[in-house]
Amino acid sequence: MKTSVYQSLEIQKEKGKKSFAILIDPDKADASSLNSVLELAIEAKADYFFVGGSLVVSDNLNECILQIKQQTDIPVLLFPGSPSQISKHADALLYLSLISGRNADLLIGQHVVSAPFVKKSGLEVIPTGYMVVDGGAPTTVSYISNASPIPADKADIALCTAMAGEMLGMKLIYMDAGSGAKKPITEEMIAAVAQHINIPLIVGGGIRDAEKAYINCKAGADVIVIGNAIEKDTSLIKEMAAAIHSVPVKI
Ligand code: 1GP
Repeated sequence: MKTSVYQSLEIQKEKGKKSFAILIDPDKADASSLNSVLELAIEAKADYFFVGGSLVVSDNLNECILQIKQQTDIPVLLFPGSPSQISKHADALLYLSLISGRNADLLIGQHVVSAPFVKKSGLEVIPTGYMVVDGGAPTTVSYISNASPIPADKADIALCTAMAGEMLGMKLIYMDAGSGAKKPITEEMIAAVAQHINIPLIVGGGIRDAEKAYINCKAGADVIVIGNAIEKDTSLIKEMAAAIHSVPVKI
């Protein structure tokens, strides 16, 4: 039987193996730039593609996912900013509930609206507690979500939020400083959250160098997501993958 995306995330976590996810923004991914990212991702053995964003204005989503599926076997996870960003061509959907905010629409409202379409899509649905952390300046996600991010130095708020998310039944926690964040999430906050949950922890937002990716993994992140930095310099794919995959696994 084929392993589901979530099972593979759990297996990796169990082994202590860290994963590298490349975030693709369908608005910026034309066929030729995507092609070069895909070639480098295959070579570097990237683990996942996340596709989506807080604000997607093009209708390129299906095309973009189909191109990834045609050229690679790397699983594609939808990372939707709104119910319009659902595609049956992906492998799984991060069904994000913004547990760090108090905007009922992003906690449950949009899920109610999208539920019949999500069900019909046949996608593997992974309930994900999404936590936006202050990245030093407003990001698209902090503006669009109309909800306060968790202050960057309040690790206790972050860990209590993540614990509540897990106990409410979330299968993943995704801590995000927002795409292009000035300051990525501190390793102190990542460690505090990782020590208090048993489900896989995804960390992203503003990670620009391989050293920070490595440190985040050592602090307890299971999956590192990188978008902006790779859009600017695709050669980072190789470096990031090498750093993330070099973190020693549990014996
Ligand atoms: C954003 O976590 C992702 O939602 C990735 O952020 O684009 O800053 O790498 P960057």
